[in-house]
Amino acid sequence: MSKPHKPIDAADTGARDSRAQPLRERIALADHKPQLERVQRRLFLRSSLSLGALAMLSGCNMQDGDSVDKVLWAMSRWNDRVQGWLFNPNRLAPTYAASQITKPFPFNAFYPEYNVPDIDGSDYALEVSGLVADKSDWSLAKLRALPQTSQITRHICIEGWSAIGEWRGVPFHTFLKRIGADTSARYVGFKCADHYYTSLDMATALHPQTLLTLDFGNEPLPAKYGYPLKLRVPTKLGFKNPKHIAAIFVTNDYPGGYWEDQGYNWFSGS
Ligand SMILES: Nc1nc2c(c(=O)[nH]1)N[C@H]1C(S)=C(S)[C@@H](COP(=O)(O)O)O[C@H]1N2
Ligand SMILES: [Mo]
Repeated sequence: MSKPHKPIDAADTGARDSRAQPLRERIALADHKPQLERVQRRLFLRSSLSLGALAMLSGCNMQDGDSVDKVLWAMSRWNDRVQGWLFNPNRLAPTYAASQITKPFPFNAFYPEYNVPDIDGSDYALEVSGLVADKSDWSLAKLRALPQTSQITRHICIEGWSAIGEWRGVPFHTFLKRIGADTSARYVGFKCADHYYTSLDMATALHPQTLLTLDFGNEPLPAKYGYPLKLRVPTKLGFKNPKHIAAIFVTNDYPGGYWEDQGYNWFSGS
């Protein structure tokens, strides 16, 4: 049901291609309106800023394609900052009743379901590196020996679908404290067995609902939902929820991400 993401954002926001080939003719703002509205909807998520306010804020006439591109990129960067300011580490994502769980739960990845990695849990070892005191590996048994909690939350994919699921695992702040992470560092990065990667700001990593997930419902994570380990981040869009995690690192160097590096807004959450 879910098709793989298309890197439409790069085109929408004027990254790369449209910069390489700047529009020759002057284009009326009206021509960009649907594009602006799409981007505005996506970038501003729950905040409300009208197209007019946007034009005023940009301090730019927005008459030609080139300046529209610039504004869209400035907006994206601005949006990251504003969301950073607005972000309240104590704000909780809504939780749901067991009766509201979506069945069947959708699968999504940058490849079709038959390519889901087949991982042997018996010799699995999670790697930990970067700004942490203890860099030893973690087996699944060792992870299961940490305190576990479960939550029923809504996963929201940027492609326009959402689904409610139940995940159980170790609160990520508990794990970060256990490994002696430098929680004053800026980012936590994730490398996955399928070569996916993403990263979070430290405030989100420490958020009480950010969960290092081992179980989906009452069973270990099925392969397609991220076996043996995924990070569930209910305050972020789906693509910031890495599945099949192989390595976790703490860093001050911006690690980017698979979709983020193709133009998706890095913060992508509340
Ligand atoms: N390792 C890995 N993690 C990933 C992805 C992926 O392709 N590989 N896709 C992301 C995206 S875009 C979504 S919407 C969710 C889908 O998770 P689900 O299959 O549990 O619905 O996983 C995210 N995490
Ligand atoms: Mo997604």
